[in-house]
Formats: sequence, C-alpha cells, structure tokens
Amino acid sequence: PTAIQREAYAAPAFWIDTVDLTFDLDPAKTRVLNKMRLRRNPDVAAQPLRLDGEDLNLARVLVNGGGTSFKMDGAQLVLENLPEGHEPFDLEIFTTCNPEKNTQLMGLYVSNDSFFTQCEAEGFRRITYFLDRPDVMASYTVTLRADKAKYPVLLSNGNLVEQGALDDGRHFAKWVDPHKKPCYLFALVAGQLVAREQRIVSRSGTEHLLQVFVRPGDLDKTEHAMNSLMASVAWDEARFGLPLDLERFMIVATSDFNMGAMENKGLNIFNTKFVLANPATATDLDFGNIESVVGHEYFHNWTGNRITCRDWFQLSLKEGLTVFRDQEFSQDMAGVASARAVKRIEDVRVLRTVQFAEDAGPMAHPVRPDSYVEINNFYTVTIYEKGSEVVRMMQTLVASPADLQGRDGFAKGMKLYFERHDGQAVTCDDFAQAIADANPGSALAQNLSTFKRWYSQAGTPRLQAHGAYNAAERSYTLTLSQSCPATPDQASKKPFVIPVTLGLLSRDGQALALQQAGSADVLPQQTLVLTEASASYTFVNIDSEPVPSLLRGFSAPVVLDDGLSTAELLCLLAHDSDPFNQWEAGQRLMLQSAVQALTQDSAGPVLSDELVAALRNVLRHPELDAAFKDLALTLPSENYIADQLSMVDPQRVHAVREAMRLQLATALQADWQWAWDAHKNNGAYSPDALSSGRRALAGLAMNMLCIAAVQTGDAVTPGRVYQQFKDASNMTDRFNALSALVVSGHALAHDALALFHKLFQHEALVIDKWFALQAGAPDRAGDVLPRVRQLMQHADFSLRNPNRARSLIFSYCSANPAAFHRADAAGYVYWSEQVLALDAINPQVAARLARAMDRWSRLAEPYRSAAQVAIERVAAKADLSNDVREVISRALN
Ligand code: B3K
Ligand code: ZN
Repeated sequence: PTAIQREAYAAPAFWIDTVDLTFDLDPAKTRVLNKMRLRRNPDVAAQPLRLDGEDLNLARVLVNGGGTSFKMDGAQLVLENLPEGHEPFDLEIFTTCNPEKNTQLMGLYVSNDSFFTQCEAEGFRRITYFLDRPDVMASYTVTLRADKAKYPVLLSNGNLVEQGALDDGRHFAKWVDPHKKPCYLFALVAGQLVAREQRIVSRSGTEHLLQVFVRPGDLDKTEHAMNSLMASVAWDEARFGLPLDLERFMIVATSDFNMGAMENKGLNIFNTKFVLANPATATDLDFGNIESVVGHEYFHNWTGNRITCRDWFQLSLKEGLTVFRDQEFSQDMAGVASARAVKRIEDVRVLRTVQFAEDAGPMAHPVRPDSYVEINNFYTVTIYEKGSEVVRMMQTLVASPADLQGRDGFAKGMKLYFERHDGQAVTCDDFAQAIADANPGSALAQNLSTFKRWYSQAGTPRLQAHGAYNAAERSYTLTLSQSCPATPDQASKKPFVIPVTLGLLSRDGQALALQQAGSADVLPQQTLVLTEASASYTFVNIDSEPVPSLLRGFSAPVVLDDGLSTAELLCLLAHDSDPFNQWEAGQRLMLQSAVQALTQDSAGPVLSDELVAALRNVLRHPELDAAFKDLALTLPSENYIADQLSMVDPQRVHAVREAMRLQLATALQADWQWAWDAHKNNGAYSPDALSSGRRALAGLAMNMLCIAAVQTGDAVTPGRVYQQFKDASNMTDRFNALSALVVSGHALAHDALALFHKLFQHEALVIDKWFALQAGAPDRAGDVLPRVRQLMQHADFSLRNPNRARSLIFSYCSANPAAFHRADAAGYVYWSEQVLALDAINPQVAARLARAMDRWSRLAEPYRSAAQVAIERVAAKADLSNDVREVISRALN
C-alpha cells in the first residue's frame, strides 16, 4: 500500500452539485440508484472522472440518460467520454451491495435486523460510486424503500418531505437535506425503532424536534441523552451564538459500532454505550461520557459539518476543535470551579497517559499529519486530544486583562471563522488565521507562524524551568527552556510557542503577587509566553525564596521539569490555589517514589511517611471536594509510571504500584473508614458532579478497605462490601463494590460475579462491564489469560460485536499490563491471534488492538524479544488489511 501525502492535495476535477439516492433496502442485496448532477471544475485541467467504489456490484451507468463507456482502474470507476465544457450533466449509477455480509461496519450494514450506515472517513464509496473526499459538497435527496413490517422507521439526513405505502407491504420515505454536505456525513437508518421526542424553542424563537431512537425496550434509558442534547443546543447558542440549523435533530443508537458516535448531518448515529443509561445500569462515568459525546457530536454540526475539512490531513480542524468544545461544555455543566477543575484533571490524565505515549512511540504524528496509509488509523488521541490542547492554547493566547481566560477573544475568533468559511471545506491554517485575525495584537497574532508548529511538529516538548532568588534585590528570576525529542520522520524540532501560566507561593504556602521587572502590573497569576529555545523572566518585590507553581491548569501539553524538591512539592500539595497543580504535586510525589523504588531497588516502604501524612491531610481536608480527593488519592497508572522509564519491566512496575497501594490502604485505614462512612448512601441517585464525586471517593475508600482487609484477614469489611453489592440502588455503587471484591482478590468475588451476570444478563452494556472487569483483574496466579480464553467461549461473547471485543480483548491486552506481559509470552501470542482473527472481520478494530504493542521496544527482556516475535508473526500474514499493515510496519520500523 502506498502512503498518501498531504502535499499532493489537488482540487477535484469535478464538482457534484446534487445527489438523488434511492435505496431498495434488503439485507442480502440492497439496490442503490444514484443520480448526480456534476460539472467540471473550471480551475482544473480537463481529465477523466474517477469515482471511488469498494465492494459494489455495478449494474448500469448512464450519462444524460444515455449509455456511456467506462472502465475500472482498480477499485475506481473511470469515465473518459463525458460532455466537454462546463455545463452540468447528469450521471446515473445503479449498484447493489450486501449489507448483511458487511462485518467491517463501514458503509451500509445490518445490526440487530436494522440498517445503519457509517461513512466517515471513506465508507460512502461502499454504498455507491462517488467522489469520496470531504471537499466535494453536495445537496442530497434520499428515498428509502423497504418492507414496512420489518423496517417501520426510515431515516436519513434533513427533513422528511414525503412518505407512503408501496406494493407488497413495502413503504417509502423521502428526505431532503437543506444543507450541502460532504458524503462522509451521509446517513440512513431503517428498522424497528422507537423514539423519545422533545420539542424545543431556540433563543431566536424557532421550533425544533429532537428525537432519540432506540430499540423497543430501551426507551427508559434515553432521558439522560435527551437532557444532554437539550443542554448542548442551549450551550452552543449561549457560548458561541451557534443555533441549531435544522427543524429536526435525530440521534439513533446501535449496539454494533466501530467507535463512539458519528456526527452525520441531523442524524447522529451512536454506539449504545454513549446513549443508553439509567441509574440501575449505568455508572457515573457512563453518564458523564454520554453528556460529553452527545455534546461532541452535536457541536460538530457547526465545527465539522457547516465548515468541514478540505482533506483528511486537516482532521484535527474539526476533531481538535470539537473536543475542545465538548470539554468546555462538560466543564460548564459541572458548574462550580472545583468541579470544573476535576474535569480538567481527568482530561489531562487521558492526554498524558495515552497521547504522550503515542507521541513517544512508532505511531507519533503531528496534529496535522503529512502522510498516511489508512486514514482510519489517524483518528488518534493526537488528532483529538492534543488537537484540543492546541485550540485551548489559542484561547489562552488571545487573553487580555479584560478577558483573563481568552474566552471572549476566542469567541470573536470563532465568529470570524464562520463569517469567512461557512459552507466551505477548509484547512487548519484557515482556522488559526481567523482566531488570530480576530485578535490583533494578541500573543497568538504576534506569533502565529511559530505557533502553528504545534500543527506540523510531532512529539511532546520538554519544558525546563530553573528559578534563582536574589535576596539582595528581592527578585526572582525564572529561566524557561524547551526541547523536543525526535519522532519518526522528524529528527530535529524548532521551538514551540508555550504559554506557561504560573503563580508563586511563599514557603509557608501564601500566594504571592506577581510583578515583572519593568511592569507596573501586580497580578495573582500570569501567563508567560515562551517563543524561543530559552528565555528568562524576573519578578520583583519578593521577600523570600518562592515556590513556583508552573503550568497551572496544564496551560500547554508539555512535560515539565522544574526540579522542585520534595519539600516544595509538599508545599504545593498542601497550599496551591490552582487545583490542577495541587493535584499534580501529589501525583509527582507518588511518581517519584515509584521511579525511585524501581531504579534503586531499595527495600522498605515506597511512600515516605511525610507523603502519606500529606495525602491523609488531603483526604481529611474539610474544604476540598470529594471528587478532587478521589483523584488526588489515586495512584498514577502502571502505564504512566512505565512511561517515565527508558526500560520497562511491567511486572516490577506492577509490584511497586501494588506495594504503594497496599501501603496507602493500611497506613490510612482509619481515614478510609471515615471516608467510606461519610460519603456512601447519597440518597436518590443523581449523576451531577458533586454526588458522583462522593460516590467516587466512597468507592475508592471501599476498595482500599478491601485491600487492607484481605491483608489482615478481616472478614467484616468484605462482607459489608458484598452487602452493598447486593443492595446497591445504582450501578455506580454496585459496580464499585464488585470491583473492590475482584481487585482485592477476595473469595466473595466469585459469587458476586456470578450474581452480577445473572442480574444483568439481558443488559448488553452491563455484560460488557462484566467481561471487562474479569479481563482487567489482578493476575495473582497467572490465571487471567486462561480466564480470558475461557470467556471467549462464553455464550455471550462475540468477536463481531466491537463493544464485546473491546470489553474482553482490549481490556486484557491494553489495560492490564501485568497480566498481559507474561514471562512465557502467552499474552503476546493471544494478542497476535486476536489481531489476525479481528482483521478478517473488521480491520479498524483490529488495527486498534494492534496498537496495544506500540511501545514494545522499550520493554526489558524477556518481554522485548517475545513481543517482537509476536509482532513479526502478525507481519508475516500476507493479506493483512492496510489498517493493520500500517500499524505493524511502523512498530517494526
Ligand atoms: N467523526 C467521528 C469519527 C469517525 C471515525 C472514522 N473511523 C466521530 C467523532 O469524532 O465525533
Ligand atoms: Zn468528533
């Protein structure tokens, strides 16, 4: 397979103005009549029309109603004898496809006897021959015809303009989308579905119909998705002045879906996991994810759909921006400042554990990649989460004294972006230019071309900070310098524009005022903008050596090395007014303890007494929120600890982290008991940030108490946990109890798992949790892999259902390092088998699993060699998909 290059972009030789599609839906043979009106692009030299297609049976091609010659070039349909000149002409293509055999879940497929589509990135070509590229935007009219009893609901984008009966028990529905769109936003759904409906009136007074379609029986799990959708509509209008531009907005849930959800114009299709929730079946995490994914897809309506991407290299134009928007939405929904900070910490945790690892591995790529083999491999945390950080930095860099966070400036930039580009397919450059132009004089506008290195350079920058206090002059000079490690194809990097938000504390934890030398401004905190390899900043009127609190709120996606001592970090943990840095100080202290234990081989407790005492103070703090305490008392993950090491022995990392956890569990036992008692039993369930924070802390406390109990042989606590498991009135409390028993390895776990399955055997999403918990369980006797293999034979398991495959296989290979990295290499053998098995069914899912081995080359022996053998075993397969081939060859490179 050949790589596609960003630099090779060329405008299309033809435009498609209108598309009129007629579907005769049949699971085994669906007929698709595609009538298009095209015209030559006057800006491009005359050339044949090359239409993309994949797995289609071509029956007929007509030009202006008459026959025409055509040929195939690989998968492309090539038409050479089209009318000359620039007049529009009609092209009619008749094809068939086989949706029930479509296990890739790209294009038109069948799930639970209903039809669904997924077209992004290049699935539309599996429905009909087309110019399958995002810069070709057309008006769509869609007629669906199907058996009325089997498929009573027929949906497509836009407005329903006509429906009625046909012969033989069939019926039809005709939809017209009033907005032009690229084909990746096309969608259809047909099946036995029911809808929760809600009519809303927007600020401007227009009425809209919101609908959430699910299978009959699931309606009682749609309230939260509907609430989230209404909140999203209101938020985008309030924060960005962006209204809903459709009479009708639909969400449809399917249990067979490759990812989270898809923003098809007016007809979002969702994985059931991100729609269905009620307190009995969904956890707080599920409720939060639903809110954020519903928001994300809705926000795409403007950022992605109204303005779309010129080509797939610009993917972060819509994804990074829309993740930023959904993160802001979730923060605003969380409400109070402390809850907003918790959301920020959670987002940064994902960025640092997953995206930083990607940046350090073989799949590292810039936010705007330069080449790809398979675009589906580039729906990554770099495009999404790092892309969001780049947008967040833009907001920070347009801040002004009157607009400290840059929100107003950023909103102005968005306004200009829509004034300039509404209805167009554009680039990341266009976006950055609009934000900068709307904020002349801002740090962004002054440094725009340098700033855009965030789009072109891969890798996570390292930010070094060194502070020097001058007692005689009562001044403090901070020197910042940056560097960035090499990444595949990019050996050396130029300096980034790094906004560094900072505050200074006195040694006893008082916030100090910041006054830069030569400036009259005195501020509680400030954002320095580093644009060079290194720069110094001097602050005056400082009475004693301060403790710097740098990169507050995680103001840039970098690794900070500020050389702070343990005492300084303890000061920040106790006193920093910035909740992110307060949390971060604790994480760094725990991380340092782990790394020290791993590199120095010292016996004895991993955590110092003073750190344990400091963590106790956080846990017992009268003013901190439960959600914050839960995050602050949670140890860094094994993967994140491993990322700090140049050579990784996953078993030792696991052992050290377990030792830390046991130490926290026993040393703080009385405090955990207090925390459990004080935070459980919250009354009626509500998924809001404050009550979910209380449940989270109660869950952590219960977990710790169980760990301590197993150690001491205490039977009372596990008995109480089992009781909570049985009596819980919501899934969060129930699942936390179940997890505590499984994680601590208590004998009651066995019965609890069996009961859990029995109670929820008809709830697919809960059964996913049941599989995931077992695949992610601690591996005390090398029994997790045999259990995983056994669970693959379970009647409820299916490799074809992506949620199920993820819950079992991914939970084991990607989320349970100590069970996966076995000295006998059996985990790697299992991985290679599953990558190959999945690749034959669904290459996208297989390629995701393939990435579980991304960081194999820094494993210690014997893991490293065994991992290489397993990867080579996959590479040796001749007919791998492009998806898996790309991931595997990069890994071996
Ligand atoms: N845009 C889709 C992702 C499509 C993935 C294609 N492999 C969902 C989202 O980001 O909102
Ligand atoms: Zn998205």
